[in-house]
Amino acid sequence: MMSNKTIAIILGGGRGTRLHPLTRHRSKPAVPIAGKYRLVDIPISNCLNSGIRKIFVLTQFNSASLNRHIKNTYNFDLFSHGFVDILAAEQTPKSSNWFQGTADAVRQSIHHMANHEYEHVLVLSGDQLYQMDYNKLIENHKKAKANLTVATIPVNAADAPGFGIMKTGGNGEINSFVEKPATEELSKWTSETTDEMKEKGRVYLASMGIYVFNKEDLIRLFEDNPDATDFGKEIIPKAIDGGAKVISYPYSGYWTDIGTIGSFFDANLALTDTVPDFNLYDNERQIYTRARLLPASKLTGTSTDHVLIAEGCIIEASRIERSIVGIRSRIGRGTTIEHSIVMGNDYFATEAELTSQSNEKPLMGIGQRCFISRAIIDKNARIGNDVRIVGGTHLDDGKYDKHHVVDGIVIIQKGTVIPDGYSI
Ligand code: ADQ
Ligand code: ADP
Repeated sequence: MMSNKTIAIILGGGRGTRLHPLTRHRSKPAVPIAGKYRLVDIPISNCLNSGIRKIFVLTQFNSASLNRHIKNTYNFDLFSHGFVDILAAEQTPKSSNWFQGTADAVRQSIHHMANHEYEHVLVLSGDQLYQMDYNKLIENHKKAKANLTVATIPVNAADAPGFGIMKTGGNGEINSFVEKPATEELSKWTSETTDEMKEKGRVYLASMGIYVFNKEDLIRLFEDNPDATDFGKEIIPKAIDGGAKVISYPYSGYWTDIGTIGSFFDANLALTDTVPDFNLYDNERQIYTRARLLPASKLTGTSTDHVLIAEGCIIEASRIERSIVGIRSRIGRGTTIEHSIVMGNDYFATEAELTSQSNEKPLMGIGQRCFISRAIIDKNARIGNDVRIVGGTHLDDGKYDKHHVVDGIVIIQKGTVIPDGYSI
């Protein structure tokens, strides 16, 4: 199996604050998604479903929840030589501290791989929602005798400036690559795509930020370009200029970025579609996460429409529509929730908490007769009774006393207390 000879490196997030405030108290790979998973479960599951079991997650800081999650979920040493290891940016004699960019993160971490036997390095982003069989990608890379393969997808002119865009020759070899071109430059970067893609204006070949390197080629590229900090900005263009064989691996399935609040919000709610583009209900390709042994969710008097409800919830709400309701959520009677993500709780309220309710500190969860729309309620929030949280374009983005607004979406940070009757 070629996958045994592959080490996967998941880029778990730079110093960027694009998912702030969800990343205020946890590292990006630990951000909850789809009610019961974490962002990092997506690339790790793709690896496991492709038979890749040597996985490093690179992160700027190693939060307690990421550590707990990885340790409790991907503990398979008993069954194989596989592992999922977290490598946090560290101070070494050679570097100050933070990873300076994606390539720098891999460069600084590569000495951890010295003890392993491998031929290929598969570099993955930690903030994308998709399912891919990486074996096909690596097979294609080997068959083409490439030094570097970049997985690609056609995008439209509105999206193109957010990506690395390339042009290929007839054999799929990449001749030129530009990281995040300006809109005015785009006319130079169109490619021949399928009729279906052309109809949607998707005529720019974009990098998905998924790369396969031969071990020696990666090490050589780092040596030849000691100042390069990013794959898109420096390593890929330098590899092409230096005459390396860099090829495109065209991908046509569902793939979306979940690295900003807006895209994270949309991708989560899209999972509630009748037939979502991303399939959680697949017999062959499971999405792995922590087995928590939670009880089934209990709903009383709630009308629901397109809602994903995770385990361990106690819900008495009146209506929930197009929303994600995460593990151990508690939602009181008469409450309405629409177009929102409720992340749930890390633990159940204790008997003592349930009997000593006070107005100053409502129970964990969402109280009675609340109305919540276009919001993300992070874990362990305590929202009192008769609270109104209504996001939308009428709100100005920014940080407020008890909440944040990003792209019109109201975000209640983990553990925030919202008193009875509060209105946003
Ligand atoms: P971006 O996504 O804008 O473009 P970047 O911010 O470099 O690129 O992030 C790539 C991934 O690496 C993300 O998952 C990010 O969280 C992570 N990351 C960034 N800096 C990191 C660091 N210092 N340490 C650890 N992880 C880090 C990239 C490519 C484009 C391509 C798009 C596709 O540069 O060419 O089109 O991905 O989404
Ligand atoms: P999950 O993967 O279930 O979201 P986390 O690792 O983030 O879990 O944390 C949840 C776990 O943390 C719970 O299973 C619980 O054991 C523990 N925990 C965290 N805070 C508390 C607390 N205040 N009281 C009791 N248990 C807690």
